[in-house]
Amino acid sequence: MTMTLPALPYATDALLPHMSPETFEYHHGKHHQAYVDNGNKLIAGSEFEGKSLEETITSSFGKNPGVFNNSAQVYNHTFFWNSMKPSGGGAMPGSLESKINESFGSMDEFRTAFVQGGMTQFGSGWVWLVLKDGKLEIMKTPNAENPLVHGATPIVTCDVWEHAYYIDYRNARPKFLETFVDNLVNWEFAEANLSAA
Ligand code: MN3
Repeated sequence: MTMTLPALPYATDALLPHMSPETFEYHHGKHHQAYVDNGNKLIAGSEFEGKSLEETITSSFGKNPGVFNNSAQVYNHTFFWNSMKPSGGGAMPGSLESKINESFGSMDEFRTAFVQGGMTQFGSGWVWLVLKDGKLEIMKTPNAENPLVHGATPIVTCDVWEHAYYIDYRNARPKFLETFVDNLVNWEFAEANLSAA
């Protein structure tokens, strides 16, 4: 498959004041675009050419780092854009809320665990809410790794590479993670992923 850069699901100023157009200009327009371009070059003419994005990710993991890193980063960034929306956070669909309460005890405990997961991912990576063995849990992954290669279904994610927050938050990764949960996360996207799992 040839990968393409998806359009953002909102305008680049739609997440102000929490995420700036300048962040999107670099993060979507340059970083995400580079993963698309580099991945396509590596996939062209290879055994991965006829595979879906998900198949490319799972079959290149541990075998072809170049193809894996670029294809997984294409998937991860698209998933991240969809994990946010204008006026995000707040109330969530009831079925998701009961699953979060069942898995973490309360919304507050989920929030603490998600922020802690993102803070303790040393260096570049991702923090995810995932469904694994029927239960919601927090998963942190280094670099391009994602839940698809760890037997879990992604529900929402936050990018904790420095390029995700340095323009708007400088070195304050915890503040970025708290803002993600309180003001940016798209619970309807999370609920749709949970229902489809
Ligand atoms: Mn990124």
